[in-house]
Amino acid sequence: MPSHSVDGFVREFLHELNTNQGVMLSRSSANDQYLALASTVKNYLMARWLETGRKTRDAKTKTVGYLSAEYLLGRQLDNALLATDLNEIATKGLALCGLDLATLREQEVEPGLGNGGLGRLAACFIDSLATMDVPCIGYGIRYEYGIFRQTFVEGRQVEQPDTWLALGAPWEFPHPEASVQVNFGGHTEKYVGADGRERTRWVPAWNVLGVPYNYMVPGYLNGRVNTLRLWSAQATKAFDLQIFNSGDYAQAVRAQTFAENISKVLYPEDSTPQGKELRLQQQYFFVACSLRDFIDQELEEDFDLHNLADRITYQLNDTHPVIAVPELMRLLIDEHDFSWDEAWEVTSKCFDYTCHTLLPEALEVWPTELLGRLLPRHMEIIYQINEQFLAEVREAFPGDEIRARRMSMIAEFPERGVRMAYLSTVASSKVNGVAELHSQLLRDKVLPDFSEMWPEKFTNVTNGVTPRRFVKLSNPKLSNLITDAIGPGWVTDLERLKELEPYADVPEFKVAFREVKAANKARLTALLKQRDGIDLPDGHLLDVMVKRLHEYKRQSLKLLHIVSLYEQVLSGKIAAADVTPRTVVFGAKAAPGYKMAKDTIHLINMVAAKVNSAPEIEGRLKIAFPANYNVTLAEKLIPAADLSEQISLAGMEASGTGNMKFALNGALTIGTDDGANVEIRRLVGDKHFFLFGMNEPQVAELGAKGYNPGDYYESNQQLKATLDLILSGHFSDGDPHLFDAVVYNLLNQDRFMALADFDSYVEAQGKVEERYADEEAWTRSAILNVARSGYFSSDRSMRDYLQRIWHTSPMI
Ligand code: 26W
Repeated sequence: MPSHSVDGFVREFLHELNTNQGVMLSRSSANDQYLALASTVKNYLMARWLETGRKTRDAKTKTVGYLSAEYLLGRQLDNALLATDLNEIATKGLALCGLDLATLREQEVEPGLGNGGLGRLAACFIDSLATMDVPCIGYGIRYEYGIFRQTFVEGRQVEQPDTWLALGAPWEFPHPEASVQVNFGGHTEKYVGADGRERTRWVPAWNVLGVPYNYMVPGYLNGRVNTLRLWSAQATKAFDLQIFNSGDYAQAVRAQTFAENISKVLYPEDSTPQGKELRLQQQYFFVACSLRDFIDQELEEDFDLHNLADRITYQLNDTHPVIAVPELMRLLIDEHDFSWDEAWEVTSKCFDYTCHTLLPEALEVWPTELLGRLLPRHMEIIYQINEQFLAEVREAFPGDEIRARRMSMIAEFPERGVRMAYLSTVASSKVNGVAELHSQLLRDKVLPDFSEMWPEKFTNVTNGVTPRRFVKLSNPKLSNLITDAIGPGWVTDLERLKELEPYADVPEFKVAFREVKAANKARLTALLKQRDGIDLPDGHLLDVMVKRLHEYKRQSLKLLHIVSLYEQVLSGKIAAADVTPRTVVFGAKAAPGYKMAKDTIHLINMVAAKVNSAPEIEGRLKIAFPANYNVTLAEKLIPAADLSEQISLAGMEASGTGNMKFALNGALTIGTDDGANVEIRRLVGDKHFFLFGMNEPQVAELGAKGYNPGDYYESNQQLKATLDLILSGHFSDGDPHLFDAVVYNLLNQDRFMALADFDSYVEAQGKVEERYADEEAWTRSAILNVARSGYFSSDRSMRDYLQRIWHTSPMI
């Protein structure tokens, strides 16, 4: 390992610059310098990485195989510097070279290999496992293009490709020599094996190669470096040869592209599965590679696979990787001579399933026609798993044929398809939701028959976020303030934030706390100016709503609140001077094919254009919508926020994790009784959380009774005036029909009951303003939010998984 000194660092850095980048310092570009810096930091981690591998292999303990189609990692450099305690040394060393660490940091393009919550959660979890010294391999896909880059053209979202690999990828280690072949298509054949048993052989039609790319996952100051292994698709020789032999060179090259398409791009839909063939190819591709990898590379050659569950526990991050279940069955039966029962015994011990949604349309169902064509052997195995399972159901509930049909993994309508959530549930030892309310609704509403049959299978693990990235790195000023008060232990033991509680009443601490918030706002102001040309006014309440754009999350409700305030000033119902100065920041990407979401983005931008320049408002209301919200921007936005908007319709947001990040950074939440908000409110205390809206049973009741949004429009004058202002064309250059789709959807359908919760939301915003006007009271609440949110560390989530699901423990 290079020496932990400024001199040693400089030597290493210049060496990397000269030998890796092939440039002298004086001729080097900022990108050269960044790449050399990344290599330098990697060199510090390398010995630990190798040692971690050796230690884990020797110990033969159980590894967590986290199977996730998405990892939303965020920038790597800062996290690596933090994990190696090199920040100060790097700052000084670079300064000696005439360079500025902050500038080099900005060079890094974050790997955006995920859509939102699910992908970011995976990144937090692998960080926590490394920090807790738990052996884990994260498995996923190395998309060449991650989540699209969002731009706005005349207020409308326009997607650009995310070329995150274009300027070099210093954090990855390709291992083409360890490539794995993955088969697709073809048919199956029966034959009689040497032992006289009937066997099945899969005769695939085509195949691709999976090339592993390893990434370091460093623990915080503990010497452990786990691995994230992402697979990239490449054409196989065999694949090429067939076609080359036919003499069609151009076709052969096209075939290569076809194979490589598999890992080309992340699907940007985060709730409506499109049932696209390529998506199923991606899912099978990465789990087939990952299972083979562990069995062939990580386990010793003579390992008895009957004991596989002693050495690996696979966590299914939603249903996306569940095709791993029939794949493991196939490997054991067809390639390792297991009987069906033996294979099932092993397989059903190896998997656990986390569900991340409640929206019925987000539950994956793959048409049997497609699955059978792409993976004929897997289709057979799924049918057989289903048959055995239904036999079990019939035995448990004799005569209840309707129940058996309901529980079948095979749906018959609207077309024959495999319900992946049912397959996941049947094959897994444990099934969990991601917040208390979500887990309860999962049991009672999504999988009631299954929870009745196997009550002990269901459990809850409330999500968490890593305090390393989302406090220590993103909010160094608050981190220092906390450490000065209670010492540094909180970074790996977040419950210790409780020790801050008494400081909520210490005047000097409160002043310092406000200074931190002000400095974070100033930092954000500078960033938004430079990044987006946005001017943030001074002294405003900073009200932030950042998350994917989705109707259930109700960005439109936030917008109605703003338009309502604006309308009241325009029409003279209130004086501008009586409006609490407020800046609302939105950050949101819409799935490219999600029309309503894109229209909502357009409407927000049009309202922003009008409100921001309206003289009547006297600068007291401002909307900022920086494009391309991502992890990097979140790290600057969240520490600056005063108010966190978590306003989904109750029963719709599985957990939310942004909500936790805001609370930990001293923002107060305005939110519904939904997802992890429920737990946040319970922990920080009712007085320090602005609750509004219907709760889940009330939502269900209103839905059952028949919800008519028009009633709310007709009976609520202010709501009517607000919607009428939009309908008048005021925000759409006189074209009154521009936003018909959004407004009429609210008026006629409003699936997520924004109009029903409007009044209560506005009232809660009034309470926010009251509290904000009392600086001391607000600061006290903010400090208590920090002090009482330690529960939401992903370290705690991982402890819960270890104890209740994986039954393994950190290495000693
Ligand atoms: C295209 C199919 C599809 C369907 C669902 C893709 C992705 C999904 C995900 C499950 C959506 C997702 O990211 N869910 C979020 O997961 C977070 C982590 O558990 C939760 O905090 C969020 O509430 C949940 O929306």
